[in-house]
Amino acid sequence: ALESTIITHGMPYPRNLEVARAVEARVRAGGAVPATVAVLDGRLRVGLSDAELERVAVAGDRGAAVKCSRRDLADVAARSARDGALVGATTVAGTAVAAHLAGVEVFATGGIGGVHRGAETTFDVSADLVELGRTPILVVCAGVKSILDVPKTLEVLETQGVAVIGYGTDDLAAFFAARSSAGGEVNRAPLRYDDAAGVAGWLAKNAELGLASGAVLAVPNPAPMDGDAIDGAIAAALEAAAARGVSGKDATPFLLAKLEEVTGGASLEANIALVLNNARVAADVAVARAGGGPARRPPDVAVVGASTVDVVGRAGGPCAGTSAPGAASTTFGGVGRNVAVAAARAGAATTVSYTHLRAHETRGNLVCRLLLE
Ligand code: PSU
Ligand code: MN
Repeated sequence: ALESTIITHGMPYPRNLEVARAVEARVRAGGAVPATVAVLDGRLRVGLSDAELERVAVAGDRGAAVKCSRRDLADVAARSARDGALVGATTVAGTAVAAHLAGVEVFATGGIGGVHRGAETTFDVSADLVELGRTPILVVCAGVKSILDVPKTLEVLETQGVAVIGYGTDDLAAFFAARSSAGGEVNRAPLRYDDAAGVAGWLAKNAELGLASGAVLAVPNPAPMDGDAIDGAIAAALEAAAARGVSGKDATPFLLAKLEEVTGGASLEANIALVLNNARVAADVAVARAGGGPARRPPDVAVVGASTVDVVGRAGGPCAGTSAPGAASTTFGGVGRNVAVAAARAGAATTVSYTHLRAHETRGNLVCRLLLE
């Protein structure tokens, strides 16, 4: 999976379209299948045609793209069903929701949202962090950008149960820089794996255990920028944001645009290089995950269909005018029920069979027994 906020709110047109295409090409070159995620024409889309990718990039340029985190998905889906010009560009959180619904486990992007500096008064904590706590997906990124409060971001990820994995390093990648050391201490990634097979093993075990939470795979920038230069640019961007009172969902796009301006475009080039690198790593992980390791968790199956109950009563003998000794038995059938039982026996995790009884029938105890079976 690939996000689309980075296309509409992270880079200028037409560079954004070139990069979106190049990232998809990089995933394909790695032997995996790219699926850029967006909200188009009332639907959450996981996988876009080239024309649709262009539509997203152009909408970003025309200001017709809405940044979609989880809370925005239904709103933009509803409005874009009526307004074809409106495009929903999914953030890490929004992309994770849609990709998981489609069964995608690996997701590549540049950077994730986090705890903004000053969050102790603004409460600006990205929904990305909470989403990764409740969605089993691996986000391959270049770590946490130091426009954010890196130690606080790590704390919230820990609270949410998100695994933060350094890829071939103990240091937590800091997006532009190889590592961040705001406040003196170098920030460390709590977990470390050194290759795609190891990360695929983590994914397999996370699925096998049924943990509904995800991970951040922090991949160091292959061409890190000078730490001091970028720190100065970040300070200038933060100052500009404070002076203008930028907040809420506008904060991250504003800071990214400001950084690009202050660094004379160098931050944009670094951003593009690391996104391409992350796409390559994500493809390696997806290929390793598809090829080997323990089987995926079996699918949940919901069967909607008929269940029937046969009740057979046999009298013991002739018994005119008296109560009769005898025996009654019940058996369960119906196509829906039979398919549900077969799916369960074939290994599906959950089966549900739906029983329709007419209102005048009083078979409550039999329904209970059917559900227990
Ligand atoms: N960080 C980056 N580049 C980005 C983003 C974050 O380095 O493009 C985008 C991602 O889409 C991310 C979103 O999910 O910004 C976070 O926004 P917010 O802080 O409003 O949650
Ligand atoms: Mn925010």
